Amino acid sequence: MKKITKEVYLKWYEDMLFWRKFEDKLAQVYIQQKVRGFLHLYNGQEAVLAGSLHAMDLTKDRMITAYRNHVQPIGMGVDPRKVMAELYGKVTGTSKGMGGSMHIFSKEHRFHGGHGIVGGQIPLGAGMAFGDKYAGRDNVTLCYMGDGAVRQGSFHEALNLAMLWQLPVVFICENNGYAMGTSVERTAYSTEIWKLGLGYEMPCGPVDGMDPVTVAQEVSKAVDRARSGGGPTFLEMKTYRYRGHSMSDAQHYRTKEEVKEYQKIDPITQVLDIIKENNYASEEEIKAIDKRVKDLVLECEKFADESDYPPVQQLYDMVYEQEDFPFVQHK
Ligand SMILES: Cc1ncc(C[n+]2csc(CCOP(=O)(O)OP(=O)(O)O)c2C)c(N)n1
Ligand SMILES: [Mg+2]
Repeated sequence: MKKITKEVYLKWYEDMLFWRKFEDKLAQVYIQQKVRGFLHLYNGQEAVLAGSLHAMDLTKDRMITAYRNHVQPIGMGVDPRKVMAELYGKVTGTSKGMGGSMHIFSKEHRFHGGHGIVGGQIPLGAGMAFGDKYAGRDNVTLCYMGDGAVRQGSFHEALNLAMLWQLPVVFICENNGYAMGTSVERTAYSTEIWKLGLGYEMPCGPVDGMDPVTVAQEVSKAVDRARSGGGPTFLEMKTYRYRGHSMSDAQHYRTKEEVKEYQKIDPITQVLDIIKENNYASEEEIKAIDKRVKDLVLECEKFADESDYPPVQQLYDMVYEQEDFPFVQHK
């Protein structure tokens, strides 16, 4: 594994704080109706992303996830201003404003979405890994899903074939305790989700998903295994989301105390504590990071606010058109 140096802790702090504040800003502009439709925020789960990125080779590895997907592309190098603009439905967005919240995508950065069908991305992730193996490339695919998705048939079909064909893929379940308002305890006899890998004899295990160090260690092992031809891994990240499932969630299924318990082991606070204990940064340096984060979030908002909506014509550029269709000419 790449060493976890002082620089890594400082980067983790700045990145995770930025993702948190970026999502907080989205919640705010959603209420102002600048962002519409669904909005699923990632607050609380940041350590899973920070640790994973440390384990990846960002020049070649791929990522695919579900609809809780705004900050992952930013972590992979996509301009956050473009992500914010996409959420606003503006023409400067990552998909020219045509994708929106659940469908951030960047082929250039190998971030393959952004999927709204629960479990839909799991066979796609396995398929991308198949493509890389078939073409002789040593890229690894990291394929994320929620605890709700592992009860879908697509999960089991993908795990079976990934193991049979020894695909270079790491399946990562972000177990945040709930699928919408339904807890894991209400939907499964065995709540140890990582054990689902055992049925396929796939290397698997539970991971503390609130600690980026543990995540980085476990994902590094899995990525190394995949890259060296050792096949897939299934990891269950034990994590938590602080906000509701989406913006329209009254959260009657849990208590405020439960949320507070998890906030005691907040990943950003954990990393900040390590920085302070080891004198990796002075108070002034930490304040400078906080200011950079705040300024960048405001810059994203300004960029999205000031960008234009797509021209109506764009609708017709994004659909299949039969050029010799005799009745309606769009162009
Ligand atoms: C096939 C399918 N069934 C149902 C839904 C409705 N739905 C959207 S999100 C969700 C819960 C999924 O929870 P989980 O996989 O734990 O992800 P989380 O939201 O916690 O990140 C459901 C049931 C859907 N989008 N797709
Ligand atoms: Mg969940």
